Amino acid sequence: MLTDMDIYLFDLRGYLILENALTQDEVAALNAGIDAIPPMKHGEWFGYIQSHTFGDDEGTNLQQIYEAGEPFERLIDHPSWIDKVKHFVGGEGTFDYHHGPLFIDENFANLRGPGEAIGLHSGGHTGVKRNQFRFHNGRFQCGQVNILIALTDIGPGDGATMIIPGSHKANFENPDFEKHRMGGEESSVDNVTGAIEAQMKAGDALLFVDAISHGSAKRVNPGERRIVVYRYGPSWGNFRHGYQPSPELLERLTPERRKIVQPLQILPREPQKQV
Ligand SMILES: O=C(O)CCC(=O)C(=O)O
Repeated sequence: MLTDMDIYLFDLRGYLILENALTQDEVAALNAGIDAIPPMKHGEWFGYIQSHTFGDDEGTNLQQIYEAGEPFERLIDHPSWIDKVKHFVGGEGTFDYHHGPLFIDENFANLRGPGEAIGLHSGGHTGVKRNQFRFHNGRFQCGQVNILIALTDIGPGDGATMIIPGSHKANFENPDFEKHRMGGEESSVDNVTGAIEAQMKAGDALLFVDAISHGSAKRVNPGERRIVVYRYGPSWGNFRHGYQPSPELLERLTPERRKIVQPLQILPREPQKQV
């Protein structure tokens, strides 16, 4: 349920922490689904899931993780966040809602080990349209709202996601940005002035507008940090990397989930004869 406090805090800080968004059974099923995926080199495929990375030391992204079975399918419209996401992406009754409420343009699990992190990126100062924070005409109309779910406990030293609260409205670049950006000298958000760690228990979720400056701390503890990220935007969006949902996934999804995964009917459905 969306509360007035959710609205206040999301507007003010650009994020919410949803404690116990998933049950421990749901977390266990998601972890088992990831365990069933064999180790892959980046670029390799397992069914419709591809191993991917942005750089050398950001860990492995298992892209199109919503193809990994029912526990991942239920994240598409999970009751712990779907109404909040719909509210913050907004657009009901407008052209933005023409094909449905939402579209997921990227979904992946990220597995990250010691020494790995992702550098600082995004921020209101960039003015990027795709991930923008927008409140206009009395309602939210954000370009991209992310759900980042912890599948392991993420405490001190575990490489927590880091955010700069309020930076979705920033007009200036954080002076530490260049040094800590993705691929920068530090390439992690540790010691960035104004940034905080979003420490979470397995099953908690971080909801945030992608315009907020964010990244992660470097993992120093042994073992692996596991998260899943689903990015939601308006129904007319397109895939970030060009992946497409498989016919099998589309076939087995509920109509509500299919509408979020593929809002637009692809036309023509069959090759057409030239007339
Ligand atoms: O890996 C993390 O903790 C941050 C994820 C991130 O940068 C993103 O979802 O855009």
